Amino acid sequence: MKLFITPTSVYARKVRIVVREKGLADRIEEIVTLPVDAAPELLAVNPLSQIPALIDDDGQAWTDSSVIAAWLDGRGGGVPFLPEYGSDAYWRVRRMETAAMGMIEMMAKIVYENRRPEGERSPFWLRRWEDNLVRAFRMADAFDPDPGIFDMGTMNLAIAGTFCDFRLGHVDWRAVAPRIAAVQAELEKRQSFIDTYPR
Ligand SMILES: N[C@@H](CCC(=O)N[C@@H](CS)C(=O)NCC(=O)O)C(=O)O
Repeated sequence: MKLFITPTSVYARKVRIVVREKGLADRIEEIVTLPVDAAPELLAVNPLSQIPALIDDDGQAWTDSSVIAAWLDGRGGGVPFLPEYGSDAYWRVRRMETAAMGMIEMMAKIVYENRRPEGERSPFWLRRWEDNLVRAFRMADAFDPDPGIFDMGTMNLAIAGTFCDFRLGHVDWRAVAPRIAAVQAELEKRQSFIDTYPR
């Protein structure tokens, strides 16, 4: 299988952690591709020119980090990232994952906006997205995530926190989300997290 990534992408990191935790690393080749380059190999898998994107052993294309991560969870051994489909535990984990992905989306918007030339940036949207982000961290903390539990919920909250440190160091998310901070501190010790730390 082939997985298109960049080493700094939090979306790709999510999938790369699952790959490692499921013991699939030797079956998946990581291909570093900058989405803005719109390389034909990436476009053939994802016409949106976004990573992560995966080609499976049958040549099927998979896009969207949450779908790829859930699909890979059903393969390989190791930790089950998702509880039994439809159970209360399953939906709790998916809600945590969705909260984290919403935070990641806000951060991505801020990062892209900040890449515009200074005079073209919108202070209104930057303020709004940062306010949304801080509110979302506070609300996600109310899930009371447990640093002793490793699943799709806690994993995504942890990588959202690390991505905020990496790209928006001025946002003091730990002040509003101390439980997520404890989860992040714990999970960043795992080898799969160390191997995929954004740099
Ligand atoms: N919903 C997608 C979003 C993927 C995404 O936005 N990836 C970024 C990686 S940093 C990207 O490729 N951005 C380039 C672009 O959107 O043009 C997912 O979860 O995989």
